[in-house]
Amino acid sequence: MSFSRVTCLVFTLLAALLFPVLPAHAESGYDLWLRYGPVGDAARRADYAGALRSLVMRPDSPAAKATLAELQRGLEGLLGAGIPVAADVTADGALVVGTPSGSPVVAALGLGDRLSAQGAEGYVIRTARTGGHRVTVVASEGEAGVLYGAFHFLRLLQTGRSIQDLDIAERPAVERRLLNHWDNLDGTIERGYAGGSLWQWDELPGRVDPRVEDYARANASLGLNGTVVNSVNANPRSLSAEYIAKAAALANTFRPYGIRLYLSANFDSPRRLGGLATADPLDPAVIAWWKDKAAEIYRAIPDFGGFLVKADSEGQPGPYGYGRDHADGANVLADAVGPHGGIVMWRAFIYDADVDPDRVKRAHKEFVPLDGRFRANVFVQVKNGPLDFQPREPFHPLFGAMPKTPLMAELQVTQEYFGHSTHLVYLAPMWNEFLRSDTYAKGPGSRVADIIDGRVHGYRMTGMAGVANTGLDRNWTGHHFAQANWYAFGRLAWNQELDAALIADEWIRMTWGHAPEVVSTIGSMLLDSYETYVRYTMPLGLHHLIGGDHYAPMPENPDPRREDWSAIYYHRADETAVGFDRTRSGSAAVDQYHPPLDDRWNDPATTPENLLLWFHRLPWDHRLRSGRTLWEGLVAHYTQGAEEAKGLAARWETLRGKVDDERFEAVAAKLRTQVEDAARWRDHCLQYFQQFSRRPM
Ligand code: BDP
Repeated sequence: MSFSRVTCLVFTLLAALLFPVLPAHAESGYDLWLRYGPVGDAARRADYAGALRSLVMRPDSPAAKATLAELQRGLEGLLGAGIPVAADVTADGALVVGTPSGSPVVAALGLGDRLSAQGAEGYVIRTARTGGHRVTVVASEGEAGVLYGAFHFLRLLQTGRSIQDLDIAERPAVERRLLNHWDNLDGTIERGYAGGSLWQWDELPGRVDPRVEDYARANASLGLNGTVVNSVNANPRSLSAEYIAKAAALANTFRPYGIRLYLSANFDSPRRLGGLATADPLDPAVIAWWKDKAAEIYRAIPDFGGFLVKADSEGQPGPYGYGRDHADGANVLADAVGPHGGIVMWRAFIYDADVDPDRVKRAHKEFVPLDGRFRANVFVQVKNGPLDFQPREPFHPLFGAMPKTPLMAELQVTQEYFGHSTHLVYLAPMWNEFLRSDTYAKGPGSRVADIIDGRVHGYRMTGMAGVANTGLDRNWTGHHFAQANWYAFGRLAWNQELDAALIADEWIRMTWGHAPEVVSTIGSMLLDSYETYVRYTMPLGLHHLIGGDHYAPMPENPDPRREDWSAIYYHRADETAVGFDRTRSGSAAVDQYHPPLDDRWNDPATTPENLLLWFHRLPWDHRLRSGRTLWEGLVAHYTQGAEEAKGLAARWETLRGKVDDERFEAVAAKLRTQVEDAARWRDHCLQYFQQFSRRPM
């Protein structure tokens, strides 16, 4: 062997030793959790292949075609080879997919009662026998259920579960599972941090960007079934014939994936779009205008979901402008869409300063008296907390206070107050906390989740909405880890009991792979990130320490436009104390909560420390449970939070070379900024508060 050949061989061997697991290719993140990477474990893969020799399915509708295409795409990626589609079961190892009405093979399995128990969106996944052959069946009474079941089945493979002896039955906890897009007609997104609008309005309706279909697939994989495509600060033109045609093109793409399209409506549309003299909801011409508009929309979009409305809030028009109330306003729209099967989601995000000096009390004061006045097809849509998506808020007191009005919960997936798409913050732990909060509306055991899913008050409709974090960035969400929040929102809308850790585990395996180090490192980063963020930004119940961009620390902010947009209104720091007194000696916001929460939160000794300064204004040397003074506690939280941010970056560094370089570097760069920002939050807030506390760090 020549010298050069030997060197060559040595180098090849060395390379193989040094880089045994070099990632095959760079990844942009475009594929989300639907990457369908090959199953690595050989035994598992053989197992899967044995159970999946044929796919018995009739793709005779757009929804069934979409389901089949997804199964083929997924199984081919996971198993490395496509599986043949057959009309019937002729041997062991068939995957049988469909509805009893569309598939004689499914019908013959006699799953009738089990399927009706799950409803048209629920499904059954079972190992069964038919004609002497062993099969796996994915079945539902409805086509959407079949699609969701197919995604669930794929998820089993994606997360490395066994598919022997399956017996799974699921149905969604709430009926309406929506993303709310705050997309403007000019292509920008309000509070969007991942590029422009996915809809590419200018190209519609002539061309629908192929991404729209991938967006629909991603949502369907989570069981999301509705999308509000335009911002709550709605441009009246959204309801023009021109934009209805554009929306219809989107709706056509969504439909096979079980997703209904909804629109945000500007309350003054009859005037500003229709040319009427008024938008008074009791005016006959206005009533007729909404009816005609609804009919026009339903001609273009037969399964149109309905309207989302932000009225009399932050400058948006509403019924108050015409001497009417929110029920009058919601009902005129509800009557227009009702005959077509549509609904109205009327937002409770209102905070008129005349109602109460404490902003967080205003919505409750205005909406509770209206309970019972809304039409049957109206939801009141309520943010998780009474202020505005702050890092930590108590649950909104409207949950448990409107027994006759279905409440739709509104969560914010986009990270408006969470470091935008720059900071890594996994929001599922916060959503768990919210959903598991006991409202005590009917004694103990009336958790927010039980209110939303209708169990407590017997609501006639149920729903959950999330403000989307998607945009035109190649990876959809700006930060690769922000995909986890989209994923987690969808999973929780389907099943509110799911734990943040379990959701994280699924997402990691599907998005980053199964290597134990990768799964455990990313898992711990995700699960720690929420408390870390709270610590370095707004610990101990502090809130709204920001300015106009809602990103950088700005506790000194005195917003000249509105007192309740400033920061000093909320923290009220001076030499003697800090915090907002919402006890009975202050704003008495505690009394908007059911007993025993009202008394519990009225007393600093029984208030959870993570909400302390939300409910109380306390002297700097107030003793915390740790024995520290409040000032020392603040210093400790900010310091620990900033250290933990460094820890996130350090943990990520251990994964260098263990995940693909492209995503690794992108995340690493964002983490570097997060570490700097966390230190800035710590320094800025502590220096600011120190001028009042006059105590050492
Ligand atoms: C606030 C946002 C603002 C939204 C508003 C809303 O800052 O952009 O328009 O919520 O929910 O959080 O209507």
